[in-house]
Amino acid sequence: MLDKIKQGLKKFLEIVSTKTITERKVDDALWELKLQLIGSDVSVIVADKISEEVKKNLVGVKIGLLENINEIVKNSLRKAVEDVLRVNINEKIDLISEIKNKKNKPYIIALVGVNGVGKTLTAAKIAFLLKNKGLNCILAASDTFRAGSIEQLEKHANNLNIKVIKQGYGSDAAAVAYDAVNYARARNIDAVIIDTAGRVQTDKNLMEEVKKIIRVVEPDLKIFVGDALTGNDMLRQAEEFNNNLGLDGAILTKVDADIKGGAALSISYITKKPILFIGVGGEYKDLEEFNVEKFIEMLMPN
Ligand SMILES: Nc1nc2c(ncn2[C@@H]2O[C@H](COP(=O)(O)OP(=O)(O)OP(=O)(O)O)[C@@H](O)[C@H]2O)c(=O)[nH]1
Ligand SMILES: [Mg+2]
Repeated sequence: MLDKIKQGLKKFLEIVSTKTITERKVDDALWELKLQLIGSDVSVIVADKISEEVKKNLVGVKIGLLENINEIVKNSLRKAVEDVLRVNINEKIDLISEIKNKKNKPYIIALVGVNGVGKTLTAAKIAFLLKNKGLNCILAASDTFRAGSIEQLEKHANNLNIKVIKQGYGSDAAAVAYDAVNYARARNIDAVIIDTAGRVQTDKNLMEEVKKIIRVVEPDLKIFVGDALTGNDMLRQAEEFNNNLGLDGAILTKVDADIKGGAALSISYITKKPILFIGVGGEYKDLEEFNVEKFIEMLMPN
């Protein structure tokens, strides 16, 4: 994971670090860096931003005899990456304590995103996490669109011994979510996790359906679920969902299979919302909190 992007940063470090830092040399190296970043699924805006920041930090720097050029360049790279991920540093969402601290139960989480990205499995992973933290939750089968979706969610729920609120296929997704919230409210249940339908990206009906769910139940968290493997396509989806719904955060899935790493770097810069978790496999336990410091360490060339 992340090997490609790391190689790009390393190459930049090698080009710049050889002698003194001149503008010409930095420019050449930055061009190379930008290509590598874009090739690693970092969006063009973010690649530009990182390059500009690094340049600002480096050009004209007088390097003292005892200073290590390598360290100086590395620090400027780190600073640029930190800036892009700033929203994750400043606005961490601690889901468990948010749920615990909510006065009027239930805490409502809606998972949105296009088809096949991992919404349903992620809903189950979150339920598993909450259960392990001693919180009770139910699932709302608000994907009433795709054949088999309700049974898929029920199967997860049976494995986890968690209640699913459902209606039939073709029924109103917002009504299912509403039922679930009422059910939870009446029984003092801590959280409701709403699984929604995914369709192709530009489907207007999907967006209208999701908007209605949000209008009706007013979730505490509107989470965009994105497939890290789909790179720039995922970023466009995030932007569209954010414009329509005003997202609170994102979960990136399939990070276990992503060697590029650029999507994670770009998504929060584009939506200005933090990444809460990353999906790192097909089991319920495979949901990790997104750790910015760890992510930056993994990116940095040694
Ligand atoms: N390796 C890996 N696979 C994942 C991860 N998250 C989801 N998947 C797989 O991705 C596939 C799609 O997952 P779903 O949860 O059905 O996706 P969805 O967004 O609900 O799909 P629709 O309901 O069709 O919109 C399944 O095979 C999951 O096992 C992850 O973090 N890592
Ligand atoms: Mg699904």
